Amino acid sequence: MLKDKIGMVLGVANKRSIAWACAEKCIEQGARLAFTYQGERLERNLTKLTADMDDTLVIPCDVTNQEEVDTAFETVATKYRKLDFLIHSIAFAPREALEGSYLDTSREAFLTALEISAYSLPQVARAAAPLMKDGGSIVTMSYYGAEKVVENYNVMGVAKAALESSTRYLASDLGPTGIRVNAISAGPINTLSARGVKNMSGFLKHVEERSPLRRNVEVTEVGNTALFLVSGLSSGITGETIYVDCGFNIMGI
Ligand code: 0WD
Repeated sequence: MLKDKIGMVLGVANKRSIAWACAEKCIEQGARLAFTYQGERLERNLTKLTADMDDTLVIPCDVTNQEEVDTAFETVATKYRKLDFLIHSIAFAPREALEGSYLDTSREAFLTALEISAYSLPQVARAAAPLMKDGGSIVTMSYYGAEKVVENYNVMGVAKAALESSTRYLASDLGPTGIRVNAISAGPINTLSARGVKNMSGFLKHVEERSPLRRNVEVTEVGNTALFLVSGLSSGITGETIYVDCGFNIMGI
């Protein structure tokens, strides 16, 4: 399905990362991938994970460092000469902003969360677009807290709202050049980032009890949806936020 396609995957921290599940699905379908990481600690994880992969790149790309972002895309351009898809799976907010009241969010925490979790999407889309000469697909990861109040999710919910809105604006800007932009709103999954949100186990239990499918989503199900969105199977879809949450978001009382 993705033979001869080149993808870039941002946000693999370890093998539990949503980005890694997406990457595995794309590789199964024949894609070649460039992975980016933030900081040396994560470089080691990625180098191990990708050790037996062919024709891959593992490059630094901390989105708060514009020079590093520029160099990452130059490296991809030099090696592959093109890009077909990009999976953006990064987010960050200071831990103290992910508990207590949203009311108490500091200016610094707000700006950091919005910069890394939301601004990074237009930032990397701008760098990716010139490489997507035959059109392309950009996929980002959101969460229900963008739309409804989720205890402790706080500023990250506000950042995800900006991310989902950015998805629509970018889809409109890039659509004429054949580039699609979509978000996946995933149900809660126990990853490294998720542990930063207080009472994650409470979220998981709540979804298991209330979602139509009476269970939590598997990370491989998010990977499958990312595969669908980067492949030609979704060619008529852009600017959407697609829920992969066992139906949790449809429930009222
Ligand atoms: O329940 C969940 N796990 C959900 C996650 C439900 C719905 C959505 N998401 C979203 C997250 O908000 C995020 O956008 O999915 C995306 C991926 O999250 P993940 O797979 O749950 O988390 P993780 O494996 O930790 O990957 C996120 C990575 C970072 O990891 P750490 O844990 O070291 O913060 O985002 C990257 C980093 O690799 N990251 C950055 N990348 C580049 N520049 C930066 C940065 N400045 N900061 C964080």
